[in-house]
Amino acid sequence: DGQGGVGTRTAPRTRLRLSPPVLWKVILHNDDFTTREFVVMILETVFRKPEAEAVRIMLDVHRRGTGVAGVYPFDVADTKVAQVRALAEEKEFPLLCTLEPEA
Ligand code: NFA
Repeated sequence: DGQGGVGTRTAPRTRLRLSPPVLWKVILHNDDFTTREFVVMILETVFRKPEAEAVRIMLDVHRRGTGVAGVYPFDVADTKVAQVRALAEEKEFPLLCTLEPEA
């Protein structure tokens, strides 16, 4: 039996240094046919925005052409885009929703 604990030493742990995950912006695009109410509903349900913020983002998209609905890791962002597209298709709205990498 080793007084100094011979043979009991563990290998030094090497901490993995991970770079921060790349985040993706979910972009909503303006069009002339999708209703304001539908866009606000999308922002409240898919992107979990409080009503006042949902209205602000919708108006931003309406006035400026595009706006950021939210910023997420890729899998989350991609799922939200699919949810927006499915809901828009269901109501036959042409609402466009795309992804772009955060700067
Ligand atoms: N421009 C649309 C309208 O006036 C509203 C809208 C806002 C559509 C944001 C798409 C995105 N009914």
